[in-house]
Amino acid sequence: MKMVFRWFAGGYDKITLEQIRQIPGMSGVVTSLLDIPVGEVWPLERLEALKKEIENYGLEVEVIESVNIHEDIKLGEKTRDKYIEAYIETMKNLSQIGVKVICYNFMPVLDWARSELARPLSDGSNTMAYKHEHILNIDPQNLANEVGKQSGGFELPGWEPDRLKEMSITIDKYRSISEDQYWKNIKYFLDSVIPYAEKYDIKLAIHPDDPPWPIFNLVRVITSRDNIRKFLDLNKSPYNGVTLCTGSLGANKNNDIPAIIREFSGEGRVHFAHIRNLKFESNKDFYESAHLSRCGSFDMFEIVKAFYDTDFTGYIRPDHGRMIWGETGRAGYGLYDRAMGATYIHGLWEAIDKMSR
Ligand SMILES: [Mn+2]
Repeated sequence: MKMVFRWFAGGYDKITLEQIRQIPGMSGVVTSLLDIPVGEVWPLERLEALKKEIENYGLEVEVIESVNIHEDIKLGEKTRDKYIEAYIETMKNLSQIGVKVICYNFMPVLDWARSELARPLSDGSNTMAYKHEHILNIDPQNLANEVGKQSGGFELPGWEPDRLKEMSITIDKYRSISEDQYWKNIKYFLDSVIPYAEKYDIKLAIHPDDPPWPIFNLVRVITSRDNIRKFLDLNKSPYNGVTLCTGSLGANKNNDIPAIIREFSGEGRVHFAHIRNLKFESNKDFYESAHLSRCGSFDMFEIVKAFYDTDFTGYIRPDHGRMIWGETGRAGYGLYDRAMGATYIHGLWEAIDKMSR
């Protein structure tokens, strides 16, 4: 297992590589080129400069999150082939700087959704929260406006302005696509890119839908054990894998996260893990708690043990954290709480490792 930390390159982060290198046990960063519009090739010169910048701090850049999928690919439009070609070209360039894993998602139009970006908690910290009733009663454009207002000027991954510009038009296009057709569009993408993933030795790791149920009547597919199985069976190459995000999948209480990890990590199909905890408030309402088991609703020991027991050799990053100690910045991506999350995960891993000998 290698511990990594998400860092927004290109001036999009107030957290520095100098700070990240001082977090105990951190092997590298997970990053992306946020300024390149979806569907365009990531230039090799930019990637080489990025690698140099990161390696100057003794950190690796082996995981990219995310290379986003153009809506035309998700929608299965005729123009998808040119965007798939660009995707393959980007994969090739990433392989040349030593990238091993690409995280992406196949959520229509909108990425993750929360109703609040800075819910105050009783200890004075604040965190992201999800209230189902609120999401049911708001239209996507208004939600995007709300998220924009709360984001403190930071571009949020998944809510990039170029994605939101034509949101209502794109959402309309999805209305005519059945779930069955959507799965076919995923398979078309996988069958086109996976042979190149093998050739360039880059593993693709799809991120689950967040939350793992339909919102705004848009299809959601990577939501459960059964659907992950269906997804992995679309293309059985080990290069076709998943990013196991405990918080996204775990928002549905029917998802037994340690069991899902054991099954798919045991088959070598989990290449990347996002580990975080949630605190449920009611059936579908939750806030993102500190990583410790006692702070949330998940058994983090069982989660880490499931990875350990299946000889997980991929990458783990602490996922979202709260804002603590007066820190401000991009929601979910402060320095302090995520750093403590990473150290906690390391502690669990070391204890399990030593107890297992
Ligand atoms: Mn995640």
